[in-house]
Amino acid sequence: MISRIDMRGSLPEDLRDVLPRAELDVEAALEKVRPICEDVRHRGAAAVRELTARFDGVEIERARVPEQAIRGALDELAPEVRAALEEAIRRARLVHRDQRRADHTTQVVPGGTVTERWVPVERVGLYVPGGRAVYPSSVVMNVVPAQEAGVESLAVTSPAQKEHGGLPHPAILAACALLGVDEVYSVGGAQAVAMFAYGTEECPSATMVTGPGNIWVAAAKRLLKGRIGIDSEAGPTEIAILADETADPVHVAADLISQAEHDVIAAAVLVTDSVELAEAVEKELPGQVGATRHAARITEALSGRQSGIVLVDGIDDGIKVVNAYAAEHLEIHTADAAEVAGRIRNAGAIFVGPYAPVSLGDYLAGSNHVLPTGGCACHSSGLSVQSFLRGIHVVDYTREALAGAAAHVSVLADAEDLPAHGAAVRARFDWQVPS
Ligand code: HSO
Ligand code: ZN
Repeated sequence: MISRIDMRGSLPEDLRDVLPRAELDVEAALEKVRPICEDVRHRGAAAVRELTARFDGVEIERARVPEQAIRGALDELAPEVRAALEEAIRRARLVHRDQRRADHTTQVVPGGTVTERWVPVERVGLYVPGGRAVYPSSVVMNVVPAQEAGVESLAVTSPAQKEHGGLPHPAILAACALLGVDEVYSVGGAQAVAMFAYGTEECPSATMVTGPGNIWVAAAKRLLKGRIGIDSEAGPTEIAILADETADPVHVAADLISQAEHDVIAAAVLVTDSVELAEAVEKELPGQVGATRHAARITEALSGRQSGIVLVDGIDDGIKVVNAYAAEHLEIHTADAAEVAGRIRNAGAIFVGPYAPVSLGDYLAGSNHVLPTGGCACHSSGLSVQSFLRGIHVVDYTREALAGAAAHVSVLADAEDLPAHGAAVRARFDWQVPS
């Protein structure tokens, strides 16, 4: 069900290339997406409606979801789901509120200061997938950091569903209601990203679009990036587990399966120095997989070339492997899990010890579940309050403070053959460099 990659003896030179990974060919989708985006740009709401009819098979009169439909969805929500979502929101708010940064002023010289002012982006459009993956938890993970950052205008869009009268899935609408989001559109695919980028008669343009989506959404984001700010491109889910002989194979197998459940191209990788554990997990998997509702999908994900059990000589080598892999999620199941976690440099999120499974982080830990995939964790972070803020430097110098910098500015400007730069400073001192 899951293959073995034996790295005992010596680790390969370029670990990144050896470790398997699934990739989406977003480039190939760009040409298909370009005319869709152009259509929305030029014909606005009419194009959005036509594209929705063509791609989602639903005729919508207008893209904006009536507020009473949003409230109605919350009324219909099962009370236990409502309670769980409310608790997820409460915990996420605690963590994200603590991420807020204070403005900071540095006095560089007497009379010369630089202040870093954190300013939220003005308007965010959040894309929420429809179809097979209906995740109200992802609405929480995107909306909470934007709200805590102080974003004033927030709109959600999700594909129109035929079986729900052309509205987005009711669970998505209910999550919006719980979060106080009342601007929701029933638009999906590339046309949704274009709607936020260019704006239509119905939907004002946004400064930024975030949220996961299929390959068309990813391609539209790549195409329109610059015109509109984007978060990172979300690839297939990944879990890596670093474990030694103290790990419980039942937990390890269950956690690998939990993320394999997302997609046939999801990745589940176990890195261990214990052959006994590897064998026990291999033994454990078929029974547990057989007992899940999505056994076929999980089996395909686990047996795909993006998943595997990597055998290493010791936990030090294991750390090298998981650092090279830079997984979206990394669980540590070792004797001294907290110490090992402290030595991890690359991961979207780290889950320490036997009682912090990824599923907790997906819903209720308070952490964010929008995390860098595809190895991007070596240079990027998950979604946070910071994702929605810009740090603006405010430079404030007095005449005296500028005088103290003038000679150096002039010299550097001349050294770069940009004498007008130096002149702009000298103009304030009767064209002389002050002494
Ligand atoms: N594990 C997914 C998020 C998710 N899981 C949503 C369940 N629902 C990517 O981090
Ligand atoms: Zn998940």
